[in-house]
Amino acid sequence: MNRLKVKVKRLYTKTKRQLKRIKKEHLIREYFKDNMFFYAYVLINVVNATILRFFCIHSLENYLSFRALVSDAMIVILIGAFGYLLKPKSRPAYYIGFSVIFVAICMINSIYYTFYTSFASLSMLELMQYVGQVGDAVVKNVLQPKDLVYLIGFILLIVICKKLKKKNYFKKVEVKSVRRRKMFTSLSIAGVLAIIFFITMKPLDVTRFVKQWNKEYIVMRFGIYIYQGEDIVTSLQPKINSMFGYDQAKKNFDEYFKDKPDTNTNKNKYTDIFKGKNILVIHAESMMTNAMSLKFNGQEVTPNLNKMSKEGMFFSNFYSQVSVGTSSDSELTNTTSLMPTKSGTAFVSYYNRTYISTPSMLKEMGYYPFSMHANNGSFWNRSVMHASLGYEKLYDKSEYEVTKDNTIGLGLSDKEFFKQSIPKLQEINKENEKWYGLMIMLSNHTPFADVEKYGDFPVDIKETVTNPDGTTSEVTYPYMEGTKLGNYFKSLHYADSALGEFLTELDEAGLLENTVIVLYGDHDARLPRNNYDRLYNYNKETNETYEENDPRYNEYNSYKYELGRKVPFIIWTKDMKGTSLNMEITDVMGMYDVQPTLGNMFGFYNKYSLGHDIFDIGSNNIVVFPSGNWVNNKVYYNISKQESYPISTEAISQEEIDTNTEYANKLLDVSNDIIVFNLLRKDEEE
Ligand code: GP9
Ligand code: MN
Repeated sequence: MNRLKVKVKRLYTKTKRQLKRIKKEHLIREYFKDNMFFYAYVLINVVNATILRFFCIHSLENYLSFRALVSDAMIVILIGAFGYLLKPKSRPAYYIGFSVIFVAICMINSIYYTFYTSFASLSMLELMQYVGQVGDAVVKNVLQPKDLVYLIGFILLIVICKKLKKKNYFKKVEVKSVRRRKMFTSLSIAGVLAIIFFITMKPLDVTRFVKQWNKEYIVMRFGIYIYQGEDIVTSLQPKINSMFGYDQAKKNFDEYFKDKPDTNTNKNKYTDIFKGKNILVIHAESMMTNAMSLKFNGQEVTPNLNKMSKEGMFFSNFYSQVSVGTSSDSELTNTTSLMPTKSGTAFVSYYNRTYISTPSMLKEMGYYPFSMHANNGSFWNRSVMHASLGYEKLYDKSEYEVTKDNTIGLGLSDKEFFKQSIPKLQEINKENEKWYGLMIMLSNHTPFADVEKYGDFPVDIKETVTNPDGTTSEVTYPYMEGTKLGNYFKSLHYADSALGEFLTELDEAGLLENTVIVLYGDHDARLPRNNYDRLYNYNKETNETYEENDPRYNEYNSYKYELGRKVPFIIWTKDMKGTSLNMEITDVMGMYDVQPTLGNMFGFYNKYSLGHDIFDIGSNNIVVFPSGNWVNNKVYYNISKQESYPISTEAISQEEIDTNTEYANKLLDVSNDIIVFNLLRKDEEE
């Protein structure tokens, strides 16, 4: 104990002595003086990145984003540290050279943001050639002072450099040890920033970064310099992917579709039933089928969705087939009957491929296809990809009035979104004979944290108990209150009520007369499996979940979880109730079956769809997931575990399992090849 005391004391006096020395000899001042040019370079480039965020994202909290500041400083200092490997006289060129790159990044992004309300991407460069008017506009825009502001710092750096040169500052030849010490100091600062950078990082940040979920989010979280570096890598990836293997891909593709007819030869009861009618597709964010059967204190979580499902065609075993592209993958699969790509996302990396999409086919039939989503158009690269998919116009955030008060979660609340969309829909309806519209909801988005804005929907258990004296009192068990899943139900209840209001508003505006509503849940709530434990295993007495060995324990295993990810798919018209179309379809169905199913009803056909008309394939259908797993009416098959989980009493043979697994693999390969090698365009050209 005493020895430790002595040691601590010694360390204390040593540190004190060092600090005194640093103070006495003005070492810090000396250090900064000695590295003046390095810090001028750091300051200027970090300030520039901050100014860029301010001009682009505007709000003060964004512009002072601590995490972006740390990231930008970390990159600039890290790159700068390597400048110490050079002799002092070569350093100005090094720092000025990198500043040219940093300033260029800021200026290009500043200009780009004005046009596209998004940060620049290398992959978009080739898009410029298609946009004739942009050239003109860029010239006009270059004159905007805000884009030139970044040059101020750069000019300052040159001036500082000149002044220092005059004073012979760069001529002092350092000994190797001094050079090393300087480099070590800046690397240590970058290291400290890196530690802050990593400890403030959440797993979600990483996945959003990799898939370029939302560029604004990435810049706010990772800073502009890291964003641009990652953009270059993701932009080059599709090019590299499509460089090899074309011949084989084309061969497989031809083989795959060789027996498929060029026109729709399948005729059934539903062929052309909706021909000529308007279509309004509702992309219902994170809506899950399982929640439709849940009630809390006698109240349904989704009364409006339930009503629609009871009045229309309800596909109760419908699965979304998303990969990392979540919402965007759902849109892709829904409108093209293709699967998400194996790497990257189609919306971000393969927006310039040819797609045979529902909106583009309907356009050829005289429809006006459009999409509406009150988020930034750059989110998931929609502003670009929706054009590729054939939508004439994307009504994005800029078309809506978004205030702090009408915002929930990621942006404009669903109720407001629908309300503000009605006049736009009326206008479209007036000007076009037929139309196809996609409306993307937003409020019911993870992390479902805006609880106070969802309205009152208790997810607890209230019970009236009779006391021994005969009186009654109310007991409340917290159940799902305060849990993530509980908050999801509250959020879902809000989204559902927005949906209900919207249908009423559409009706009042006369927009339901000739319109078919097609609603799909884009994917599940993306909550971990253990979140469902409490839902299915709640023990009121203890306010805990049942132990695994309790006979009442209901294991929510990984298969139940996978099967529980079902999303609703509903085709509904105002007058369907009670007709022969008012029914529940229980055969398994995937998002890729939507295009062929609707195609048969509305009169369009895509030979290269990977799904099927559900009324044609019926109980033989297979839903393939991007992982290679698949589900049919009999089993859910997990490819990595090579295990099947029965979902009906009907047995399945090993042979059938093997055939289906091979089918799934081929389908995923051909889908990926179609997108990566742009096979639909090449095929059309031949
Ligand atoms: C963003 C919204 C959400 O505009 O569609 O996308 P997600 O995170 O669900 O993929
Ligand atoms: Mn989504």
